[in-house]
Amino acid sequence: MGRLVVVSNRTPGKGPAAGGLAVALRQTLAEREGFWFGWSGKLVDIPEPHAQITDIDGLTVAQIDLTRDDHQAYYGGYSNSILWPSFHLRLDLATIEAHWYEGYRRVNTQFARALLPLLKPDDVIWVHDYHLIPLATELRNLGARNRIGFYLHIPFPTPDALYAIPHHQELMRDLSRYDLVGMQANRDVAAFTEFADHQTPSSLDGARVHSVDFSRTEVVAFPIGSDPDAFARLAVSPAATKMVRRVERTLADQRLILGVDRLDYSKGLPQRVEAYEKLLANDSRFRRQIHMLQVAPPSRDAIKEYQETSDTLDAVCGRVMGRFAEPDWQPLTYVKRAYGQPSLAGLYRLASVGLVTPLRDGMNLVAHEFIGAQDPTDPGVLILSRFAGAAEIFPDALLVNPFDTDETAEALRMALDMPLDERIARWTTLMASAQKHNVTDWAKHFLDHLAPAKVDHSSTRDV
Ligand code: ADQ
Repeated sequence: MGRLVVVSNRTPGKGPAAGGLAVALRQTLAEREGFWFGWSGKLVDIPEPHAQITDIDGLTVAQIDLTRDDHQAYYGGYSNSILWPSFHLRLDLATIEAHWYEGYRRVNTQFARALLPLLKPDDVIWVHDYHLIPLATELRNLGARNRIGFYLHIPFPTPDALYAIPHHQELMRDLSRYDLVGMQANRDVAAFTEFADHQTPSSLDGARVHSVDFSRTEVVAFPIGSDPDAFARLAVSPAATKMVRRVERTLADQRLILGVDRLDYSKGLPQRVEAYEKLLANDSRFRRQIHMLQVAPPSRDAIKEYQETSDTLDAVCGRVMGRFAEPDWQPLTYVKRAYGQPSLAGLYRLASVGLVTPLRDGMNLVAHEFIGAQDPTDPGVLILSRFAGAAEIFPDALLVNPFDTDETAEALRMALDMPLDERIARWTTLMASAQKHNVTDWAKHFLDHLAPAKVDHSSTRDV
């Protein structure tokens, strides 16, 4: 078996791995003597063409630096102001600047040039996420003949949204240069298939652009997961218990409704608080009996649309406080900072309701982690958006349309009133699914599929 080379925008840093993804891939990299390639996080005037290789806590990491302008065009520009909103069907929030695409391309070329000299012929390369869609093309143009797989962590857009993306045709051609493209959910594979089967070749300057040939690329749903058993252990660890005690003191006997997200417009945070407001307005018996805690550290805050989401959320939270707070009761707490996994696990376990209501999400790992952390004898209830990839594997959650705040308010009421036997029955099925879709098996399934011996592309097409 060849080495594994993982490529992502950033490589993991020092200290304990923050997410299940990093933990799972580290394990696999250790077994296969591979390395992780990505941006160092440093912005320089003139980057070195060669990657710097270092050992970070036993993990071999190869990193390159970028110029400020390239990074802005590639990361803040094309990746996060065009691809992220469009793939999440928020065309209204996309900003298009034509020159960003060149920066995006340049960085992908720079990644390929620095990576190529480090490759052995039988290395298997696993590229992660929308920042690096062109990487296979760039590597192949330089002569790489390795097996190359790509995993998209975010949803795949519907054809209309895809057509609105500048250079979408090139992006799709780039995807066709991978041996395997993994997506989160069946709905993503279906959207891809719809595009692939009904492409309308665009014409540019009178020159007809031909349809993309996907006959050598397999596109398969591999829903990512977490490590729910690790979350179960973490939820009763001393570090988690410390956090739980602190929060319990302030909660007194109120029941906790919990949201945990990056502050991102895709997560539906203002709508979620509005639903909570409707619950308090509609059903006065809950006042003084419940408390909502929303943890949402800012992310990508250099981008205007993220600042605006933050302002909107501030306003909605302020309105709910003004409307319902009393001198001795506050309906909600909104914390704009990140917490470590032990603290999160403790909070998940303490919560009576986990409110996971993104407007659109690739998977949503908070849903998996919440399930993992519950007390099996007295589990909380998961309210989950239909538009998270997680909805496909967790049909026993209370599924809601997050745009419909009346429906979410009603789901909150149902969750708070749900009898113990129903909570246990639902949670038991959810936990079985979270365990089945654990992150270690996810990585294994993807890599087994990408393995050279297994796949014969000469005549098959999986989409
Ligand atoms: P994200 O959009 O970041 O990831 P999500 O999957 O919910 O979304 O969270 C990733 C991780 O961040 C989780 O492990 C969670 O614990 C952590 N996290 C979130 N909020 C936090 C907070 N307030 N404090 C500390 N940690 C926090 C993208 C896609 C998702 C997909 C993942 C993985 O957008 O759809 O599930 O990649 O593929």
